[in-house]
Amino acid sequence: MTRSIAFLAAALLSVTAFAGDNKDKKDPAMKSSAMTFESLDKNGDAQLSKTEAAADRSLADSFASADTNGDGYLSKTEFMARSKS
Ligand SMILES: [Ca+2]
Ligand SMILES: [Ca+2]
Repeated sequence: MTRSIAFLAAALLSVTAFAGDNKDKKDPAMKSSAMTFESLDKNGDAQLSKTEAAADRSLADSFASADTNGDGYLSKTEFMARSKS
């Protein structure tokens, strides 16, 4: 008797875990188009190198034009100015 209740609880738990997992899998589509400056800045120096920008394909494509002062890095200001236009 107790064993079947435990089994039912375990089954319910795995259903909940699966539902949560499913929800997570819907997000990436949104995530890929909205990478934040912070998530792209892997080394945390507040500048995006071309290598770091490469994680966002559209940013990599517009890197040269987004780097308005031409120092080879995108500051947060340069990054923000780009996402507005
Ligand atoms: Ca960086
Ligand atoms: Ca720059």
